[in-house]
Amino acid sequence: MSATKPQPPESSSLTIGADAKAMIERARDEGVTTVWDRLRAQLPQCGYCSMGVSCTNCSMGPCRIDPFGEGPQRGVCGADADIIVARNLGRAIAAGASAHSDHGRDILEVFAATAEEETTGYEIRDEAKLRGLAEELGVATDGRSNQEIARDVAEAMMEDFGTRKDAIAMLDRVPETRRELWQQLGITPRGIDRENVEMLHRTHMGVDNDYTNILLHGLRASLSDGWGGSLVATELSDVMFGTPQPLMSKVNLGVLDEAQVNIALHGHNPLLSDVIVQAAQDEELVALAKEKGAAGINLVGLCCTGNELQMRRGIPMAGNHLMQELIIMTGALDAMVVDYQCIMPSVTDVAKCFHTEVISTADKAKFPGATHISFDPHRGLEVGREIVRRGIMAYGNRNPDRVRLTGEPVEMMAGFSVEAILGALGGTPQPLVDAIVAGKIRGAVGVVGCNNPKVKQDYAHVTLTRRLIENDILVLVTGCSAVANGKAGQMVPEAAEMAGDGLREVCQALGIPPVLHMGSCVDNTRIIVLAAALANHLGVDVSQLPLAGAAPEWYSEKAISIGAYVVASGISTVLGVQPPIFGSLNVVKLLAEDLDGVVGAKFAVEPDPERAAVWIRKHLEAKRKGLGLPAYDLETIKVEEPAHA
Ligand code: SF4
Ligand code: MSK
Repeated sequence: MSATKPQPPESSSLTIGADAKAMIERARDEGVTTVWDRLRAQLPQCGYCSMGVSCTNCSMGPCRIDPFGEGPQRGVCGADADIIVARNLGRAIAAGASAHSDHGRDILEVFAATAEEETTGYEIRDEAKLRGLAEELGVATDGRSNQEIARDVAEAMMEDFGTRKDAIAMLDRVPETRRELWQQLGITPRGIDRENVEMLHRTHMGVDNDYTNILLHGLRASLSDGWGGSLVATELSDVMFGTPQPLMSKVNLGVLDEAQVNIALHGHNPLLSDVIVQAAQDEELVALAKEKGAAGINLVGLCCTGNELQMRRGIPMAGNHLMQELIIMTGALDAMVVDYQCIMPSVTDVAKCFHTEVISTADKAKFPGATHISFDPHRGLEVGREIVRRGIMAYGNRNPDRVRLTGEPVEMMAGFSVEAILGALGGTPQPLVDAIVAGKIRGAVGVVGCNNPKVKQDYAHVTLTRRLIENDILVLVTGCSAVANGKAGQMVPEAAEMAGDGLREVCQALGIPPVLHMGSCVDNTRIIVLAAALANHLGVDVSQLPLAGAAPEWYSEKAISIGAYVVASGISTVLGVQPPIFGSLNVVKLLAEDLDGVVGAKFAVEPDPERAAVWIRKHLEAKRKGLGLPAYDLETIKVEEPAHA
């Protein structure tokens, strides 16, 4: 008698998106493997690795510690669970911080080349922001051209990547109390590259064997990301591509247009995608698309390259992390242009089942099976044109019988840079402060981060956000969380109807949604910059404010770095997916309890978004109380039953 093969779970248990469900089912019908199938094939995942107690740092290993105390308690070198967990976490922070900071360096190099007039397709679009940055960095502006200023700004920022300083430059935005605290703790970031290199050094066998010391350096490395590399990326992208202002856009797979050449821009870096937007408007290329039978060229975004384009140019967003395979399953995607980060190697496999051409563009991120067109900023616009031309040619291979589109896109508002938020408030944070003091807004929460196939796609983002806004908490979103909330219709001004009375009144007065799109993953810097501005305005430390962070569906090392710099900046953060630290109760205690006494903020882990919302509400009310503001007593609050579980 043969055993019955277990059936895969219903698509409705994997995602809340109708577009995603339809494409998961199509993939199953056609025998195309997706991320959810590969996760199932991996189960059960390694318990040692899940708890962070396996180590491959040297060839005396690999080693693992038995978390139940029966097997080995030391690696071959003598490292115990605390050291191994802390080293693994430290390396993950360094990897995430490096990814963001290398992205920042790439933008900086093109900015520097643009200042030398050596690029095509780039210019200084936000002169006020350039001059503001110059003043912050001590670069003279009087009587100087943008080009001259940009050269010196680039030079000053490049110094932040090296080791010649005691502190990186943009820390001056941080409240003085917090800078002093970092100084006392020895975690002031000195150089962006330096802190990450030092983390790799410390976690080599036989260097730093004190888990607290390793993790304090982890905070330092993460601060070099949040107040360094990522901030360089955000600020210079604004200078070159424009500082975002509120605008309307659309989201979900419905943004694909059967009548047009569809090109998806996927990854994280706006450098190439911005010139592709310019190239797609080129009359010759539009004419070529028409000659091939298309009505035009339709650019859509995926992940954070998509967020960058949506924030500044209103380019429609096709989806977040877990949609990257499913967009190909529509049969209507002609080209997927990728830069780097969060691009699954599997996209080229799925593309083989259709006519889609995957085009890789970064020499540091090649994908076997993709066409590689090396991005060279010196001829940026030409490269952009070449890529769009390839997309048009691929359209010619599209099989209309294989196209399955999935319903209408949803409207969403994007473009809430710090400048735009302050602008909406009349140039000062005071109206926001007044609303918080009056209790109309209880506080603000950054709900950020990825999708993870271990979580029903978008459910945790949308549920947590909904509960927060219902309870008068303003939500700031970036990355895949912004896309999830956009798809759920929570990011249009009309969504104010979903909010509690106080938040609704404020949003309706300003004409804004209760959930504000602040950008891509590197743009989490906008959230901490706003928090610092609020703290400076009130003359308090960030940790005293009724703020919190949440990453309900995180997966990436970058998210670990973001969480670490948010906490080190004084904002407690809830993670929805368990990090690999539970093999060391000492590390868990340090991060979830003791850190509060050190940096005034800590981590929590709560997979249930209903419970996470309650945790956050209690936290915000406690912070309100600390500031002498009217606060609710939420101790008896009941957790609502999950609506979609
Ligand atoms: Fe094992 Fe120590 Fe080498 Fe890690 S560093 S693999 S614990 S011997
Ligand atoms: S894309 S890092 S899956 S947010 Fe920035 Fe989304 Fe996370 Fe990538």
